[in-house]
Amino acid sequence: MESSSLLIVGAGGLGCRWARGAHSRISAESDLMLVDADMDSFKGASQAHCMHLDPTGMEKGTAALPALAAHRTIAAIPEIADVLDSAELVIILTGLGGGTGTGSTLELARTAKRKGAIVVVVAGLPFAEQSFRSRMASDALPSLEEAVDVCIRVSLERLAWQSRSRRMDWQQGSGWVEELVEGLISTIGKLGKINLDLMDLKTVVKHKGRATLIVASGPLDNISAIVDDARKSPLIDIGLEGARGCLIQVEGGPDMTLSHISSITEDFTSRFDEGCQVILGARVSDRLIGRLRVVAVVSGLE
Ligand SMILES: Nc1nc2c(ncn2[C@@H]2O[C@H](COP(=O)(O)OP(=O)(O)OP(=O)(O)O)[C@@H](O)[C@H]2O)c(=O)[nH]1
Ligand SMILES: [Mg+2]
Repeated sequence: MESSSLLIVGAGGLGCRWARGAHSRISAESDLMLVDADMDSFKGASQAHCMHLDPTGMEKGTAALPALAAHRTIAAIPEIADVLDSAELVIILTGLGGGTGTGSTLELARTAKRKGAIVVVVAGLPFAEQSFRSRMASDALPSLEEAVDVCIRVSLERLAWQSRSRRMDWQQGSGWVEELVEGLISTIGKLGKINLDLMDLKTVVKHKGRATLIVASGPLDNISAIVDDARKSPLIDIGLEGARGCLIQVEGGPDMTLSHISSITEDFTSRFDEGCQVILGARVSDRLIGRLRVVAVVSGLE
């Protein structure tokens, strides 16, 4: 697999922070692109392809003007066309509700789609009390969902709340966002099998409705705790009942058996739609002795 076939993109201040964190875990398997009007987002990111949306350097942001950011993105796309050309899977991380992330994500996603990539967006949604930002985010979501293969909504409120229990900083994605991206890439970016696995992802995400990504892990001898963790982990406010598509990857150490794999899969998918299409993958990784990790893309949610 060429490293250039997987691209992680950060759009806007929050998106760039998340993207840098995610890329640092999988820098050998993926490329990084950072898009912002604020140069601070690029500091020290020597491996990244940076797209600066404010060539005058006079302004810090796009002052909550998504249309301006969209316009600047379209103008700057020729500069990054090569990077997008070679990408088979593009994961765009952004916080909606500001100018840059909201305006540039849609244009980046449309361009990547046009060039034939599978496009996954992880979109942070503003806190409820930020009413102007929340409105801007909800105005942006329908076209974004229309334009991409999967749009994973992350409630910043839930993220902040979950971060407190993990004693981590929500602005850094508190580990969740990084895990989601790492999980997605390790699930479908397996060496030499990328095309097959991207096809599987395509099959699952074509189900109508919303989609989410789940990562959970725990000790091998406590499968039900892992399944519980998985059911609680989504960062959005929708239940998983009635899901119609599921790509699930179970990863464990050399001590993992087929019975572990089937019991976790059966348990996890037991409340899904009867006709739910489940695509299962498994792999062994030495660093997971005594533990199991589940990564799932669940789609067709109401
Ligand atoms: N409460 C709170 N929310 C934040 C903070 N930083 C980011 N956010 C949220 O994340 C969203 C995106 O913020 P940024 O990524 O900074 O915005 P941007 O895309 O860079 O947009 P501009 O700077 O306006 O061009 C916002 O709408 C907020 O909901 C913060 O420090 N506090
Ligand atoms: Mg900003």
